Amino acid sequence: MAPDMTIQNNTTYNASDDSTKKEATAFIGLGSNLDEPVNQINLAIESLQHLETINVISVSSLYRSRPLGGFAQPDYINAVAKIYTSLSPVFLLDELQLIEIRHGRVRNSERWSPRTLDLDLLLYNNETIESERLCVPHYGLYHRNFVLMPLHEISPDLILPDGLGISTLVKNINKDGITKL
Ligand code: ROI
Repeated sequence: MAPDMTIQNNTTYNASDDSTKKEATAFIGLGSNLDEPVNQINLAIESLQHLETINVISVSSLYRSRPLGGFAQPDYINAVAKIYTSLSPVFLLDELQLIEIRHGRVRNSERWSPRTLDLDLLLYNNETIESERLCVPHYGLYHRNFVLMPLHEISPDLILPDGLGISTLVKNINKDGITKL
């Protein structure tokens, strides 16, 4: 997508030009609950759009969600983006982590602490990957409403690598504490 296009949430971009098609389709989960979260998410999408190796195909609406985890912390803003990419899963992860760092993300030894920006590789083609650095599908995908709902919004017919349909998962998920903005 052209880097100078403005971002709109819940948008499908025009990817009909075959020259924009990269080899893999991936889904990225975005989350933030510090330092103007809505802004953080929109800037992160812009950062993805500026990478030569990634085409952003669609971005879900933004969702406000109650924090998962034992901590008292601010609500999160979450979204999901669908991309095409020429990067392998690990190189894609590297790029996502670089964007997180540029957004002031400090990796806290405390699990489930608040964060300026979290970019999770949720799905990469139909692949199942289990390595030291990567678990794809992302381990949170199946039981987190703030992942399933935006994913379902932009890809309602999606089938996960284990054969489960996103529409079945989203039907059964608890929708308390989450609102579409
Ligand atoms: N809770 C919500 N609602 N959204 C998140 O993105 C999120 N991310 C996290 C933890 C701390 C698990 N809780 C979250 O990493």
